[in-house]
Amino acid sequence: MRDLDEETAMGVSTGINQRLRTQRIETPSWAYGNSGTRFKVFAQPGVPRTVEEKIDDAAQVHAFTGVAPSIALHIPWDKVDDYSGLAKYAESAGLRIGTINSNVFQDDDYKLGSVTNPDPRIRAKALDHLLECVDIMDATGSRDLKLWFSDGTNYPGQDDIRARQDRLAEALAAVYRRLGPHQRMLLEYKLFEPAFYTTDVPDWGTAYAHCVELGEQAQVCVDTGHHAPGTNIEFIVAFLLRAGKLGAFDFNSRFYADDDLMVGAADPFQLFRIMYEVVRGGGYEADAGIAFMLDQCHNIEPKIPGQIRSVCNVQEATAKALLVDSEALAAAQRTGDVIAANDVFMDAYKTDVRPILAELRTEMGLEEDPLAAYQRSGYAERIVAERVGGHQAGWGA
Ligand SMILES: [Mn+2]
Repeated sequence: MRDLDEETAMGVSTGINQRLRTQRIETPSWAYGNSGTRFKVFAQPGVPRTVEEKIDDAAQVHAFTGVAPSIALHIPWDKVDDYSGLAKYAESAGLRIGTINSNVFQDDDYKLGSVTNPDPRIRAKALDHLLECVDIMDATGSRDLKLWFSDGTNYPGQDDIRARQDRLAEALAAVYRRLGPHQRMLLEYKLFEPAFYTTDVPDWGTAYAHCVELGEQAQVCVDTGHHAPGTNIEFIVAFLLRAGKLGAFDFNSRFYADDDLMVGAADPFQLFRIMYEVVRGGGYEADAGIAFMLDQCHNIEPKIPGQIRSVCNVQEATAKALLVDSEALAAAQRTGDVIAANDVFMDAYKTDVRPILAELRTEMGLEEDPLAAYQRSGYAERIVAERVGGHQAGWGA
């Protein structure tokens, strides 16, 4: 283990702090609404009724962490009449509108798929929604459109797997053509669910192949919860970064399936390994353009603290990744010293980086412990008292 006092004295942590200061983590609007499983959504007092209240809550996460200045929207959950007005509202709260997430999975028409549906009328309807999301991006000034398709089949023979790929490619190309020069399309994959036999974009390879065909503005989004158990996600990160096709992360923690829990909760070591590959592959540099987003739902824990904890978990993993002694690692790798190489790697992971982050926050004029500071602020009690009546935001609303 490293001696942190020594580390600070050497000025090492200062260098790391400068890099940690530039980190940006986007929080999702839906994390502030009610959520649950297919069995039950547990409502929480104080949950936002409007997208403006979601923005207010996201602003709290940024106020206490200093690294979460944008909020991702989900259309139609966050549908409003005036998106440039909404962007101004976000600005007045100290935030900006980030990624626009499309939704072609919650309409009765999409039972057999959206853009891959055998019915051309339904495909056109799904495409219209995706194009509408680009219109919204124009109004909010958003750079990224996130596409996730629930499309797939439940039974062998249900539909033609190959024809569905053709329909998917056709829709993606139409959306791609609509993008402005500074806009990007992020294609997210997911192994299964809600489809249980085939999924039309099941893995990073499928997403990657479609993105290569589309062009430079199409990139892959890695949702950390969307893989088979045992998948080496850091390998995927390394591969996509090398190919210039890693566009974004949807961070969350999973244990069994797509659990969407607080990132770094079940496996902080995996998050460290992922962040190491990000740093190694140049993905941490601002010009790499990687969007670091949370895609989470807080079903049983309070939502704002859940987001603050998640942001802190990403910061901790990043700090450890930045601590890896790359020269010592490269030397051990060159000489084939397996144990020494692993030691260098583990040495960084085992370092307690909390003092570094406390120092960083002090430098930034923040409290050392964002979660404790939020809990002392009285905001949680205030929203419970004020947000009475109306319809709480949540899944499908
Ligand atoms: Mn996701």
